[in-house]
Amino acid sequence: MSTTPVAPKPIKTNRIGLQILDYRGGKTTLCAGCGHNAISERIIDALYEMGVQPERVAKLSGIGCSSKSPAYFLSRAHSFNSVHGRMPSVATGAVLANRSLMALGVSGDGDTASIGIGQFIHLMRRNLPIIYIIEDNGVYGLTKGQFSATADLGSKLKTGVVNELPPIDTCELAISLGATFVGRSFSGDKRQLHAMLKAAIAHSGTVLLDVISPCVTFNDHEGSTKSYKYAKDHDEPLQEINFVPVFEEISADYDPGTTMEVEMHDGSRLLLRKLEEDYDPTNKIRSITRLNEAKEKGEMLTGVLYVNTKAPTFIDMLNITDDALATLRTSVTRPGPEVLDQVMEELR
Ligand SMILES: Cc1ncc(C[n+]2csc(CCOP(=O)(O)OP(=O)(O)O)c2C)c(N)n1
Ligand code: SF4
Ligand SMILES: [Mg+2]
Repeated sequence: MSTTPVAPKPIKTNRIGLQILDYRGGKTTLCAGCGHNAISERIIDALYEMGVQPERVAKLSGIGCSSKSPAYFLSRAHSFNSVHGRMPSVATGAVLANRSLMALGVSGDGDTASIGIGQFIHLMRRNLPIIYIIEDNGVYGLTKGQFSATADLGSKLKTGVVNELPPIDTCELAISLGATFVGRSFSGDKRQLHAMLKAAIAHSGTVLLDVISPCVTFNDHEGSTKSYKYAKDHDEPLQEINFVPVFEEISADYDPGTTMEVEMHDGSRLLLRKLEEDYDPTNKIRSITRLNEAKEKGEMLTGVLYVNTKAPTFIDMLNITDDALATLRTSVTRPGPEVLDQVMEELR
């Protein structure tokens, strides 16, 4: 009996010739069903589709289950798992030392809004080029589920303890302080998060994505406002997001009356089909007002909340050289003895 040989399936690669496997990381040690795992998957897909060279990425995090996530994607990238709440300063140093890296920060709501709030605030006001993702479950997952500063007023812990303090809205804070691409999404919304991450990769400046990411072990019960059920029932998307990278043609027709087009720095296009007629994500005041209206109504407002592609980044403001500082020879960075002699002479 003769058998016809079956041709091997062609291996799928992206525009820089890499396979999806090249974007994967170690096996997750997080709980099965944790929202953070879904976010890692979306990060892998977005970096693969955008054709980002893994070695060009610097993964940065603090401490928490969320901050462990960078171990579960992009093994080939640089990585720095820092101290609780201190990722912003480490990230700032890394970006300034090597501007050719793409900084990807992953933090938790505790890491960012509780212990790390001071560092977070200063990062947001600088428009440093970084993608900062908050994997927001409203609790300190790693230390067994205490409320964090993003927990909603009146939400309940498993033990029945009620949160009596108002939450810090990290998106509102980021917009008012100066971040230039701010969005909120849900780990269970594959399509929205995927599009938002791809746009974030094309943005030059500070991207803050607050992703509601349920903790199945400590905060997924009745009375929680960060559970899968609550997120599904209260999700209020502002737009249908489509992202067309610079290397792809727009295939679908769209009506400029209902779809807003934002041109990104590299020529990519963000197409936002408005679900709310009068929402304009380039209007800072309006975005802050809308976030406050959502809070009053108990809505989980998702989508691109604010975008500004015109503001100078921290790198532009500092006017540093195009070459990565980390690669400059000491003969360039350290003044010679004659310069020191001259300074001493002037001080005499
Ligand atoms: C300086 C310091 N304080 C406290 C801790 C204990 N601690 C570790 S993780 C964590 C909270 C993590 O919460 P979050 O950032 O929301 O991450 P999640 O585990 O929920 O993903 C705390 C309080 C620590 N590691 N270091
Ligand atoms: S404890 Fe919560 S946040 Fe941590 S891995 Fe488990 S489900 Fe995720
Ligand atoms: Mg948390």
